[in-house]
Amino acid sequence: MFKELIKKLKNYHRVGVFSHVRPDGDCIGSQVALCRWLEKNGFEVSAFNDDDIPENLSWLKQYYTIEKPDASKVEDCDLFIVVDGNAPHRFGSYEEWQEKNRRPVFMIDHHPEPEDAFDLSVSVEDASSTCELIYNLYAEHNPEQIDSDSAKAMYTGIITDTGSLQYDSVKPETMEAAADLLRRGQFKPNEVAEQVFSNQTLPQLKLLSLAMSTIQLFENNQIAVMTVTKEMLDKTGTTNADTGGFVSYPLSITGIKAAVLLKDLDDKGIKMSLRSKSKVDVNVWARELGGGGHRKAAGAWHKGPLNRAIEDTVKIGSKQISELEDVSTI
Ligand SMILES: [Mn+2]
Repeated sequence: MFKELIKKLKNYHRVGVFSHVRPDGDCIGSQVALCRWLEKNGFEVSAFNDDDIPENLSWLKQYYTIEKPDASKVEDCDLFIVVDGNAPHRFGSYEEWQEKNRRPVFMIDHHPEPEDAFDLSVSVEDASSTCELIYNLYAEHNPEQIDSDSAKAMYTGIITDTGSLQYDSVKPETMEAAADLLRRGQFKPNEVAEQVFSNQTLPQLKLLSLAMSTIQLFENNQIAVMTVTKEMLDKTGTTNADTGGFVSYPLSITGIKAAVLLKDLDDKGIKMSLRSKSKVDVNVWARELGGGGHRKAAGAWHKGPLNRAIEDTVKIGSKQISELEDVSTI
């Protein structure tokens, strides 16, 4: 999987590794573990991200410093590697740096339909996470190089991208990778899980409570809708960044096939996150609304108002669910 990448890396010396904007556990975990691997193998490395690292992942920065891209450091690099995203715009200002002064770029990722914008791509759609791919890089090259810090970083991305090893993207190989990371890293699962998942602030929980009280069910309790408004953020002193993971709550209701979180936060319109835990393909819903994504997770914008956005989404969803019922494949 990484043979060609390892061979081609030998032509470079200073590597800039970018993770995607609005960072999550998988992109930060894979960035940290990859940077440590590169350094162990003689490269000079910088890790870049445009955005702040979320509070529950900030402990990973002690394993590798992640900085905002700065002209002198970026221009020093003779190679870029982007992780956990497959289109240049996912990496924020990376796109502008490339326009100004193009460098060769390698990509390592697991999202479908990669753009053809990279000099070398390790794109494995059925990998659970980019961290599972970085684990394979270590495993193929020299597994002895997995130390405790890189193991925890990779384990973080595997559990955050798989709902703690529950999704259908998890394969025996994913479990084997996680087990090997626990063994080599000499840590216990709770040491990572507590930092990543049990690290909520009280305002975040108050916002969640307000959002939970908005849940409505449609189409014989098969579609759940949850909303977050600007007033809720103001009331609880929270921001949009505090809504991460909210959509999984309506999705967890018995019998629900798809859930939608609608965020009405400014005059730009309504931002929608769609999730499915059945054969319902929310990518189809999102596309009808002008957005896109994957079968089980997609996003779209609606010009509003909120009631109209709910109405339109439920209409599209109901249509698909009844079509699936007709051929009883649901
Ligand atoms: Mn990922």
